[in-house]
Amino acid sequence: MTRRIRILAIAGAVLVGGAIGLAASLWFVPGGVPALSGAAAIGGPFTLVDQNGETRTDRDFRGRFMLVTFGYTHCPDICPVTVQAIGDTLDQLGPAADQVAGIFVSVDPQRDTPAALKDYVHSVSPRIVALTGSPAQIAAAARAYRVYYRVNGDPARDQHYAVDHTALLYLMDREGRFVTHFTHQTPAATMVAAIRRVL
Ligand SMILES: [Cu+2]
Repeated sequence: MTRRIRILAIAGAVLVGGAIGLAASLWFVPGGVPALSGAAAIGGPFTLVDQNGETRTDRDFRGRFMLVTFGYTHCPDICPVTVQAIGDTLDQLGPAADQVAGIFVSVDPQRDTPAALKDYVHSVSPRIVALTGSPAQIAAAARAYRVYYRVNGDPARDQHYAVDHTALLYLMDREGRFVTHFTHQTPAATMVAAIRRVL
């Protein structure tokens, strides 16, 4: 893990930790009703385009759980591991995978066209939904999920630029509400167990 990625992972964990803390503090309010407002701190509406060029919104996934991560296809280290873990998770869930959408959202719309995303995820699992969109659409989705990302380099001069980004996976429930998060180092078996507990 490079220092930069470690810092991002820590920053992401702190953000998620704060959201969980908020959710937990609300959860234990007598009656527990306000918990949803805390849980809603991560996640929200998005409108993006999938690897087949179809417009997809968060509402398309209602009724299923979502295992969501943000990254980019040129990512050298984190994203390949994360996407493989999503593919493995869906495989290990067996028939229950019908109830879970594995979603990879690009933070690099300049290079990640629908066609590029299709190549990228289909080599791992054709079941993964890969999403891209306009810079504004991606910014809105990242903001909803409290995901940080920033181009590291000069795309105008060098096509091999990196994009720093939060390296977390989010499990969202059938209503699109935050359930829990994992890191890119969480084994697929751990995610499978966590998902089975809430299915
Ligand atoms: Cu990455």
